[in-house]
Amino acid sequence: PKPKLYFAGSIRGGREDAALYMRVIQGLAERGNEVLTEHVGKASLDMMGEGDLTEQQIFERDMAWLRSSDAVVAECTVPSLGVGYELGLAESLGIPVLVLFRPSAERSLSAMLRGNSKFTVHEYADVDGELFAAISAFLEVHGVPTA
Ligand code: 6K6
Repeated sequence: PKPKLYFAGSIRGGREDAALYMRVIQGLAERGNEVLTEHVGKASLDMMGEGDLTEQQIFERDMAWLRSSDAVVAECTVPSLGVGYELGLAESLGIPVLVLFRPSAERSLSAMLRGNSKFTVHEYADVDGELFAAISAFLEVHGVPTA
């Protein structure tokens, strides 16, 4: 079976990295993973036909996806309350968490992520092969069967 990955990225926290999220999601899908949360990289909510969902429905659907996931991959360069919430919940459910972060002069990663020894933090500069190799290594370490 394909690994089920919950990709988390900022929505209301700010969309400046949305195109990058899409590239990560596509790269993960091309490498044989099922990405449960493809909407996180979409340019607009309407493209997913999600205009009809209430916020409560979005929350409940995302929580069901999170519970069913084998691992969480979170792009945390743009800070997001929703992503932070998802990561705390994933930890309490025992789901492995990989935090992706692009260091820069403007941003430093929250100590609540960097200081959590249960999380794996991977710093990177570009969406290239190295990033996907790091994600695969993380999945393997946590015993998530890769396709
Ligand atoms: C879809 C595309 C754009 O807006 C939407 C509708 N809203 C959401 N749809 C699906 N997941 C959401 C939505 N809003 C937040 N989330 C979840 O929280 C995602 O799984 C993201 O990882 C995270 C983003 O939280 P905020 O606080 O940055 O919005």
